[in-house]
Amino acid sequence: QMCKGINGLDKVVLREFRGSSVEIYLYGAHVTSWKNEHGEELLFVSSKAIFKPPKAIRGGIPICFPQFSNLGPLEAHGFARNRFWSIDPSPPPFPVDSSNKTYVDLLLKNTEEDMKIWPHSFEFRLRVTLGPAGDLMMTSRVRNTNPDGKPFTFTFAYHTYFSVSDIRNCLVLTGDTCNASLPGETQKQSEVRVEGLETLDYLDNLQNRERFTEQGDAITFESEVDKIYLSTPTKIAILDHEKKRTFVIRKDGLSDAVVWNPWDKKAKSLADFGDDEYKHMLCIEAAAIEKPITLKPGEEWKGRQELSAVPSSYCSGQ
Ligand code: TA6
Repeated sequence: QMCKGINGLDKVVLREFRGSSVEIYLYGAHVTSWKNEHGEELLFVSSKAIFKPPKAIRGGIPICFPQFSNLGPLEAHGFARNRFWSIDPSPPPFPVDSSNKTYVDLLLKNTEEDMKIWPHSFEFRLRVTLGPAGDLMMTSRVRNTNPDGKPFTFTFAYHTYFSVSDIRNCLVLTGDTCNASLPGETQKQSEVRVEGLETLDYLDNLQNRERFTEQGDAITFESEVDKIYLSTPTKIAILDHEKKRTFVIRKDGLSDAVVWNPWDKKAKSLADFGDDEYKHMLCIEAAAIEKPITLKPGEEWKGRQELSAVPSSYCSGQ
C-alpha cells in the first residue's frame, strides 16, 4: 500500500503472507528495502543516504536509464532515478503470470524538461513483484513513442546494492560450485546451479575500455572493484560466508553485469556513504551496456531481474 517515507516522500509497501516485504519510493521508482520472511534487510542503503531530490538515494536499487554511468552526455546514470514516477493507471496486459504474487506497476514518461536533455518520447513501465518465496522480481518495459519516426538508443542497469556481512568474506560466481535450495522447495527442483566463471571478459571501469579475462572460479574482494562483465551467464551468485546466505540474480534481456565496491578511499570521497560502509555492501548490476539498445517508434524493450536470497549450507563450507 502507499504511505509516506523519509522526508514525506511517497512510497509503496508490498507484503507477502509469510512476512517478506519490499518498499519502493515513487522518487526514482527506487526500491529501498527487500526483507525476507524473518524481517532481515537484504539490501544496503547508506545511513547517510540523502532522501532529497535531485540527489539519487544511495543504496537499494537505483534504475540507471537512459544512460549507464558517464557513457554519454547525461548526468551519471541518466535521469530516471531522479524523477517522480507514478502508479501506472492502465498497465498493458503483462505476459508473466503474477496471479499469486503482490506487485506494483510504476510509470515514467518524458517531460518537456527531459526533452531538452534527451530529445525522445518514451514510456517506461516498471513492475516490481514480490513472489511467494520472498523473491523480488523487477521487469522494465521501455517503449519508443517518438511521433517523428526517430529511433533512440539507451544503456540500462539495475544498480542493486546487496547487504553483506563482510565484503572480505564474500564470493561472486556463476560457477556450479554452489547449489542452494529456495525455502520450502524440494532440493531437486530448486537447485540453484550456476555455470563456471571461466573466460568472463570484463572492462575494468569505463574510461579505458581495455578488455581483460577473469580466470579462476570465483571473484573475491580485497580492494576497489568497478568492472563490467560482458555477456555473462543469466545466473550470478553472491555467497555471504558469515551469514551462510546466497543471493542469486537471474537476469533476462540484460547481457552484462557490473560489479562494484568502492572500498575505503572511494567510500570516504562520497558524502552520502559512511566511511566503513563499503564492508557491508556489494553492487551486482544486471545491465545492458556493451551493446546499447536501439528502439524504433512503437518498439518495446524488456529487461528483467529476479533476486532471491537462499540459505547456502553447502556454500558455507567454501
Ligand atoms: O556501479 C558502477 C558505478 O558506475 C561506479 O563507477 C560508481 O560511480 C557507482 O556506479 C555509483 O555511481 P553514483 O552516481 O550512484 O554515485
